[in-house]
Amino acid sequence: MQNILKLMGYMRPYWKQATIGPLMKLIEVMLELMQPRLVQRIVDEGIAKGDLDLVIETGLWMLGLAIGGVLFGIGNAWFGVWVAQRVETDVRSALFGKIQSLSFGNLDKLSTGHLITRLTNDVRQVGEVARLILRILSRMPMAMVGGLVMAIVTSPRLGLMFIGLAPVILGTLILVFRKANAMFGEVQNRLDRVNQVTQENLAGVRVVKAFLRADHEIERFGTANDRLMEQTIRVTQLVALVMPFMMLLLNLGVVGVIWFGGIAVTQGGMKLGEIIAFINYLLLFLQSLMIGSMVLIRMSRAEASAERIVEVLNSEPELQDRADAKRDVVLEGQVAFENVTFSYNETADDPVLRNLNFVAEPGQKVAILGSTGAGKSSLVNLIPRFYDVDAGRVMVDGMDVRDVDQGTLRQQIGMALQESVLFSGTIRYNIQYGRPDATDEEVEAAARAAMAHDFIVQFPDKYETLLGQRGVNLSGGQRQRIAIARALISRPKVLILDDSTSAVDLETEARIHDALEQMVGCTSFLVAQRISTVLKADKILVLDDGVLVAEGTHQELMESSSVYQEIYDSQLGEGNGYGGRAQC
Ligand code: TTP
Ligand code: MG
Repeated sequence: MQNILKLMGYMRPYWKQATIGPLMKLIEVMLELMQPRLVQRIVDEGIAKGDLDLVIETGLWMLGLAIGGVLFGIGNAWFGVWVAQRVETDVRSALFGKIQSLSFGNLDKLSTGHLITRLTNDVRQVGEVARLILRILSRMPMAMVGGLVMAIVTSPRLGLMFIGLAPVILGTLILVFRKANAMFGEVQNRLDRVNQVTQENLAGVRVVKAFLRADHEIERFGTANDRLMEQTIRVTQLVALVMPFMMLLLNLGVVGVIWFGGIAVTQGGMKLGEIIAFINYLLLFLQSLMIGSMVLIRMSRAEASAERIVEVLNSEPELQDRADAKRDVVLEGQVAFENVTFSYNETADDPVLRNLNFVAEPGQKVAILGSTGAGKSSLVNLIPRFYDVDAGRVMVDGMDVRDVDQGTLRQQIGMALQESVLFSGTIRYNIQYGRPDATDEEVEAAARAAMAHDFIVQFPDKYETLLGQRGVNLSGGQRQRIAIARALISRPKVLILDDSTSAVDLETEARIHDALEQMVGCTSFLVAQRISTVLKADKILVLDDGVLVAEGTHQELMESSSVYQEIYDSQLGEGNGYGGRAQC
């Protein structure tokens, strides 16, 4: 239960309301505890002695207490909901904020599907527990102790019944708890699996359709779903046993009380009202115990959720800024790799990049060429310090990127990632995402440079065109151009375009590069598969399986690098139909 209790710490800012609520419950229970005594009075002193005034007076008291109880009950519900909903919201915000602070390395390990389950289902469970604690569990101690004390005070002789019943009840509860706890953990695992299958399926629903694998998917989902059902049935059946068992004990208790009490009454040693009051206290005690134990079982179920939330909340970003990290430095745009070796998984034998050395001077246009999987994206991701190197240094303006504040560094680097991610919202919103205070003119200028302006103005709503589910869907090449505009808008000192024109036709690509030359006086890194993209670069880096095999201008490489010549021949050389045309 430690994780769920830890998350209940989120009640702290609302401690006043979180105290008043249960206090109201306490008063409600106290008022409830008085009722059986009043019933006893009516029976033993009112009815038995024919004192109608006493019956009416006591009846009015009971009514008054009942109304008071309802009011305090409503108050408790009001505060309980007020606090619990805030706890739920705060936990969700904390979790979301934490996810934003995590590094690429952390995020690689947490799948999106699992994060969504944590943010929704798991947080919900925690909110539910907060509500139950404030509204129901807070009743348990008072009702149980009060019921017990009042029962014994009412009739010490019948009170012995409790002593017989209590160990049986507690023993059963503990047994059920232990078992249910473990079983609920498994329910959560199986729910995770259902969510994972669902998420993968929805993300790839077009692939499923294209390959006619719907039946396979239904089967896969069905298996996960059935497994969840089986486990849920098992644990619910176990928990469901608790209720009838308790009812049996309760009824046995009542029968016992009536049996022994009845004998005592006929022998004249006990009054009828005493038995009625005692039975009421017994019921109050057992009911609280039953409901309380249900809440505890519910809490043990939520513990699995709490554990998953706390796991994320406790994770530390893999990349931290040093205390003395440089802020407010304005970059010139020089980028240098010194003996850089890098791998995603430090235990792997084969690093993704090996002993890389190169310098890009401010304003230079650097092209990175290499076959797929050669490490091009990995290389450019090291410049904004998305990951830390295993060995060597990545330098900007002569400073190790690890010595510069991450925010300061990334603010001055514009980047279009290999996968063009756009958000739902307007085109303008998506371009301005790179710099929220950009003016309309700046948005248009960036769009023009990215060769996006022309297609944007063809939409009826132009820059206000909605993208995403409720708006238009863009083609791959159009998305890439919006992503380039987003990278350009911050007027970065270092611009990184990771294969950002791969889905754009050759002519448009050439025009984008021309426009970029006009617009940005920054160091740019262009990752490319096509050699036509790199012809005009100041420097071309040729990567092969994580190793820098050649470096130079097109002319230099044509003379010195056989790897480069091969790529050139395969794409633009004679005999290659489309490449040949592109060359002229
Ligand atoms: P990349 O750097 O992604 O290779 P690339 O950009 O040159 O390839 P492409 O042209 O297809 O975009 O990957 C280099 C190696 O690193 C590759 O073996 C896969 C591995 N890798 C990871 O292990 N984890 C990751 O997150 C990424 C991006 C790559
Ligand atoms: Mg890549």
